[in-house]
Amino acid sequence: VLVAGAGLGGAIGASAPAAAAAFPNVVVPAPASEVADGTTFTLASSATITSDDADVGGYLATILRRSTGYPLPLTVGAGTPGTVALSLSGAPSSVGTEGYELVSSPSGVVIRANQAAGLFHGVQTLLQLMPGAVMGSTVAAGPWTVPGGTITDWPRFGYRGAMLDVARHFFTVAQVERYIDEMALYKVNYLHLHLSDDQGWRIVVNSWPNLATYGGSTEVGGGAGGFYTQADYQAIIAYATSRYITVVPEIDMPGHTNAALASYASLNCNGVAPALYTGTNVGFSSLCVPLALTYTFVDQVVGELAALTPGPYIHIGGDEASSTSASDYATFIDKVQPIVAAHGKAVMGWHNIAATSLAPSTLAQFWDTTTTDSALAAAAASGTKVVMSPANHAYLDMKYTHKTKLGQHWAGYVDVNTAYGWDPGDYLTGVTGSSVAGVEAPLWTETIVTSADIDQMAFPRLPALMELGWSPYSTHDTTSFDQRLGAQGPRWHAMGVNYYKSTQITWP
Ligand code: TNX
Repeated sequence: VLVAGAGLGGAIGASAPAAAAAFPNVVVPAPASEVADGTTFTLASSATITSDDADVGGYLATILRRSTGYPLPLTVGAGTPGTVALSLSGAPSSVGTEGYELVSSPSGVVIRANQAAGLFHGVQTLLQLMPGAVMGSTVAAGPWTVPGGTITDWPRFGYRGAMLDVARHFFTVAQVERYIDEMALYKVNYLHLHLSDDQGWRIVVNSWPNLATYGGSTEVGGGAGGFYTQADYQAIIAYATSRYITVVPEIDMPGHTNAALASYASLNCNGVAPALYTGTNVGFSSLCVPLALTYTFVDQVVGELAALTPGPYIHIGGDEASSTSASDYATFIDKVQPIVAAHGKAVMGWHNIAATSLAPSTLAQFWDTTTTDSALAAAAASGTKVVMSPANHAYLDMKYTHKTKLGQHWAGYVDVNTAYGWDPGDYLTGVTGSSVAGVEAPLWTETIVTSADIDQMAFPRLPALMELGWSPYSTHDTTSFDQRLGAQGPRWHAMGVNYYKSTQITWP
């Protein structure tokens, strides 16, 4: 598969046997299979691009034109293949819906996939095989080389997610789109938006207007907060869709609901609205489980959100409901699952929901720091699929070291090799193999305020976690990974990504 430490190809040492040339060890996530042939393709100013998919062709052409300064005319649809050809025919069926085959030779590059998503992922691999300056926003000097050979690649897991908490601190549509562009480079295919919490409600619900206008009017630390109009939310979805990323909206319930309870006195068991909250405690709020209005609220909120959301999941939270009794919690989750189903969506929830009885389509997201969870293992045994986000490996808000300024450390310090050093398919007792739907890297934002902050916490750990989600575990090798991750540094530099220069990595 990948050849660790073999450098930029070619046999090493005069006495070495005539070994096959190796691909440079630069692609994250590691491809499933690669065979180098020792040749090189160099993109010339006269090169052309053809694509069976207009959007993916346009995406590639935009990036390449910006940094190479070449015209790179794009032709969409049938005809003679261009120097770089993106084709929706002839891909091996084994690469599935998201995989691709990339063939690079001195005359050009052909990427074949069964669906546009596969072409898009193949384009990410192609860009990573080119010099890092290709990602820059101004014209740079070439040569724009691509090593020759064949890569055949497809994902290990169908769910490879990044979560952004826009409730603790609000992030604008442009900030979310910037993060979407960054995550797309590492083959993320789900964006989980944590849209509500104690400190803020971030999406307009027409039937409950105070949620956004009042519940969204602050954030951690007392700032102005903010919210998405429904058009804003649809713009985020459209942007994510253009990067083959599905949005999973979360309304956290029954805990983490102070912003909603503050917006409507009628939602409170005692009829009194609490004050808005701008601190960072958890576990103090709960929707009123015995109240009939609670389920009208859930039905209308989920109904509006489901109507705006093309993706299959509505995330209902369910974490840290320490102000809800266990029996109320079970009653609540029992009532909410069919509401979500009635609006045509499957439930996703933090793994605490596994303490109740789950619908077959419900997806549980593991976030704890343990490697056993008997309720979750029992749910998995009866068919529940699990997304893995163990906080001590996958939480992007954990500090890297005791010196990290941003973030928290309740789950420990998470430097790059800790983020990478586990197997999502064989981690939790009783939740292995086909019970695992994939991996998600959550970024909670109690301490995260700017896009530079997002960059600092997500890079380089998000790519580490997405390698666990995409690459076959047979490629798992810390030395090789660290080298490939280091190769991303110049790319992030060219893009202006404020990444953390972990001392575990040699940055070129
Ligand atoms: C726990 S883990 C939370 C969030 C916090 C986070 C901070 C989980 C599902 N909930 O409410 O933001 O820790 O790391």
